Amino acid sequence: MAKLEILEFPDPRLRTVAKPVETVDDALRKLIDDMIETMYDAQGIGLAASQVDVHQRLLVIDVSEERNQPLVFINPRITPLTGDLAPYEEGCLSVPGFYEKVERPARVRIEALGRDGEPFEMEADGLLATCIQHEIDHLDGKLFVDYVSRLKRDRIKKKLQKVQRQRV
Ligand code: QAP
Ligand code: CO
Repeated sequence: MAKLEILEFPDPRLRTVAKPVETVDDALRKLIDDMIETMYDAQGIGLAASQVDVHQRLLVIDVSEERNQPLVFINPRITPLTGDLAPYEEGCLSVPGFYEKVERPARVRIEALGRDGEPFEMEADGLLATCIQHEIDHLDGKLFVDYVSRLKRDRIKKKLQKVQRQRV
């Protein structure tokens, strides 16, 4: 397994719209395992392939307390099951150190392929529902900071760019 590098806002590569996965093979399963390792290593609850500069429709999530229940979603599609919105303080491994309140549909149905390439369906609410929507946004080149005010987004951008400059 290998730890992958996570792109950080405002890296323009995070704006790429990912393409559907065509075949679920061993190479893809290796990427999935590396993404899960990368997510655990970074203390994340979700990671989309876009964040590791792979522009395919694939994401991993683990919202379990023990962090031993990784979920894999390939070519995920979601349908809101309610008009009710739920607020969450969202963060993102690509926006380290910043959290903002975002409202999203509280319950969703998800259709996707699993790690074995077989289709499955599930319904989600709570943190899982929020997290799946956040991760699918990544596949469409969207970030949670797109939902906050321009002022807040620009402040976050400036602060992250400063840290990134110091790192080089
Ligand atoms: C998306 O985000 C999410 O700033 C997943 O310093 C987050 O795993 C959906 C993280 C919250 C819903 C609610 C962020 C780790 C992890 C940081 C993450 C950080 C270290 C974020
Ligand atoms: Co994110």
